[in-house]
Amino acid sequence: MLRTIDLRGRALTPAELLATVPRATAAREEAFATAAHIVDDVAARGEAALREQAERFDGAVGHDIRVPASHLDEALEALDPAVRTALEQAIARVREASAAQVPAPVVTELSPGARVLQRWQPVRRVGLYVPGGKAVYPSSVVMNVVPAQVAGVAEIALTSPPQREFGGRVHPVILGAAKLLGVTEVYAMGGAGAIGALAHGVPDLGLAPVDVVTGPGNNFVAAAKRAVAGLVGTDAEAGATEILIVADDSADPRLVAADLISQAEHDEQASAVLVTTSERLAEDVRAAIGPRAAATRHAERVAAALAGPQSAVVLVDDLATATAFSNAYAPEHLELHLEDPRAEDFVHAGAVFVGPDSPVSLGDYLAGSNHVLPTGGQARYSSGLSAATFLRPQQVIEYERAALAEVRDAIVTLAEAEALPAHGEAVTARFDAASASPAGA
Ligand code: HSO
Ligand code: ZN
Repeated sequence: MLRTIDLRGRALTPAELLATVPRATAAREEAFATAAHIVDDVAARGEAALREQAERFDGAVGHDIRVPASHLDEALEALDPAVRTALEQAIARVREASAAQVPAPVVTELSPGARVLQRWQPVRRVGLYVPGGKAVYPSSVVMNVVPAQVAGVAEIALTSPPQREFGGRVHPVILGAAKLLGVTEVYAMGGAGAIGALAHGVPDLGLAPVDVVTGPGNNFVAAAKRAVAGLVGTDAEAGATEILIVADDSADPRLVAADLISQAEHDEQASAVLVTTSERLAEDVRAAIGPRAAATRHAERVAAALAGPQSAVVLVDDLATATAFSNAYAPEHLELHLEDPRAEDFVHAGAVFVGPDSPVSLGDYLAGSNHVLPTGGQARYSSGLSAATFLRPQQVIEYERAALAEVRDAIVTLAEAEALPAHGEAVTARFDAASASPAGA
């Protein structure tokens, strides 16, 4: 089921390495055109458009789009106690790590009285998307909400699709998780329309536009985030999940197989890739994966993901090539099963899991790290959700007169070089006799 690509004896450039395992190609352009149309419709017609879309895509009619407080209370009460305890554990761990990661303000004193401060300002209002299609992920409520809260975001609006089997309500475990986190502004809206509603606001519903939209979702959600970028801030695209495992002879094939299957379970489009220097390991993983994949609950989905062109076992000559492959691929999740794992060499990955006892499923729920991570190679230039997603560095400049005097001539010179003499005059005005203070330079 998992094809083998033998790259041994071939010297390939990063681009050629990347081309050996293409990602599942979702029709991006088409999704964008559809999503943009849906977003525009919500911007123009608000609630009426959302209701039509809910009927068409979610089979929901006559539901409460703004979730009433009583539904949140009921959902929290109905939450399975074991699930509630596990969610509480996850929340505590993600909160602790996220809080510790908040960047500290930095003051640079370039000379006496010449100060530049960089401080981190929270975004005021955010919209968080929690998927509810093929799978329902209360853990994603935790991963979206906690970093926003830690960053100090004042207003959090959360949205998830209405579920036909729950009479058009958001999935009860998602509602329970939201309430557990103290989030009370919740909407039953899904897909591209939900992203449009958050970005543009929906006056009929009392939904004010947000400043940033985050969260994972299907192709249409990802495309809608692209369509509203510029109007609001967005996070990286978190689409079909990806796991890339770099392993050598020291790896346990059973664990490698289990971890590949764990992420293939998400989606037929999921990518599961093993890059190894060990022919023996490759064979053992292939032998272990068949029966394990057949016995798992979502066997069909797993089989489809593993058989797809996006999944493979890649044999390479050495660890340097494996590292180059991983850096070219920029996986969402990278696992290192190596005798001497050098995590610092793997610079392009949404998250890196080091050693046999750090599986991706740990990070999906309880590691304390975030599981909303860039897919599709976006880990080359972006990152997963964290408090920093909801913070903006802002510079505050404060110079005293003597410090300004030190750079006065250079400013005047540059202003004249740019034919903007009023710029220079704004500085020299500080030193005119009329405005000079007794202490002035
Ligand atoms: N692996 C997914 C997140 C997730 N797994 C949620 C289980 N629930 C994308 O990182
Ligand atoms: Zn997962």
